[in-house]
Amino acid sequence: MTMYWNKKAECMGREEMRRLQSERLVKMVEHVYNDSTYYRKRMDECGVKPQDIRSIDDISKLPFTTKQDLRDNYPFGLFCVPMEQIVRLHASSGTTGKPIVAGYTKEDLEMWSEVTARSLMAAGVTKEDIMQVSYGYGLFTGGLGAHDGGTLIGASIVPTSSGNTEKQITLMHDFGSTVLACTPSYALYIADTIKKSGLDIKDFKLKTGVFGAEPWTDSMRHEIEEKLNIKAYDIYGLTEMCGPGVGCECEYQNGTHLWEDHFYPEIIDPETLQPLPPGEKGELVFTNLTKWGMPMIRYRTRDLTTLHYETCECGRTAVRMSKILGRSDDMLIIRGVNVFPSTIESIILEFPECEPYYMIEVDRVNNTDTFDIQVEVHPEYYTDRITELSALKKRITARVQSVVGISPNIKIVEPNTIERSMGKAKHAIDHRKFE
Ligand code: DLL
Repeated sequence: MTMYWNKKAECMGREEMRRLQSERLVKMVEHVYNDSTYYRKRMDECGVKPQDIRSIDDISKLPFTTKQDLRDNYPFGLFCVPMEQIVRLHASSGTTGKPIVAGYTKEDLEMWSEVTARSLMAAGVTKEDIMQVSYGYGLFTGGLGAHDGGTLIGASIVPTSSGNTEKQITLMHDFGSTVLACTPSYALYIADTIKKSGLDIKDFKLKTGVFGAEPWTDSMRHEIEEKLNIKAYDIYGLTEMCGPGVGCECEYQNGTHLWEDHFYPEIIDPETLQPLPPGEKGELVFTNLTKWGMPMIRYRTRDLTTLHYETCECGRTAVRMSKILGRSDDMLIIRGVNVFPSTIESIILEFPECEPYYMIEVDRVNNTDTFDIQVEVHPEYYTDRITELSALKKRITARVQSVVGISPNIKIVEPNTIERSMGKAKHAIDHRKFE
């Protein structure tokens, strides 16, 4: 039987939904225009006033917001309430080492818990469940987001955070965790570690996985489902909107339901920036309809996908998004961490020994992402003294680890090895397949 956290919102008729979205958009636009110098300036530049926005159909009159805007206004320039109303800060990796910052009011946190509760319940989580949250806790939204949504449902939360896999597995076994929430690649790693330890998955009580924060394929889903003996659901979200819980799959696993009464989705052509009709592949753009601390207006997610408006077999009318098919920028998600080639470039350029030529190579081997960076050194530094080169390698590795949060495999290469580009330089090769 289908379970809903908020049936009224999840199954609302399309007309009623548009009316609600219109009402909320009008209020939101007034808020950002009146309470944010940033948005007022942007809207003035485009010649749009709050009174021009009378319904959701007027949304295309509003300017887009991008990661660059967040970066230019780091850290708090897009906050739309006084700091005393902000009760939580989160962050995700930005493009230059400076993170993207999100600020939440108390109401925003309640909204976030509500949408995450809807998401988890769509995946079948109830208060009877013991949910192990193995997303990272901290600035990353995964841990605390899943935690608060699960708490609202009344599930028993085991806040293990990520890492320390052996202990995760012991607790999962001893506590009888029924739900696992983590990145899909970590789920596979956990599955493989269980197998290696000689434990039998039948001695665990796991039945559901709620996985997201990075792209994954249906074949990966089947592998996880088989290895962990569970049903694996896709949960989607991004820091700029709130974090996890912007949408999630239901028991039919036929697209991710987006909670459109809170996040208004559009699909645009990333080149022309024009809205595309339902069903066409393009870049996903979101507008926060109910988040007051740092609302995003027409935020370009850079995620490529399609939207489908037919009512789902589960009874939900909430629009369904296909799996994320790629990105319209060069961001890579490696082991769940967002990595921009430009960040790697600025790190490499901190080292006088290095040339500005590098190549990032990412693959997935034994269910774990590999992260190699070839770095070219200046001829005068290139030596056959292995100790010197390996010291340099260690320093670069440590610096990438400290800025980006994951450790690369640095390969120092001879001068003139990396192909020089005649046009746009290609800095990354991703061998993983998500389509
Ligand atoms: O990854 C929030 C999250 C945490 C979602 C836990 C789900 C579970 P960011 O670090 O800001 O936030 O990264 C957001 O990650 O724009 C997508 O490119 C990617 N992403 C998130 N969920 C999925 C998913 C969190 N289910 C960026 N499938 C987004 C594919 C995903 N990509």
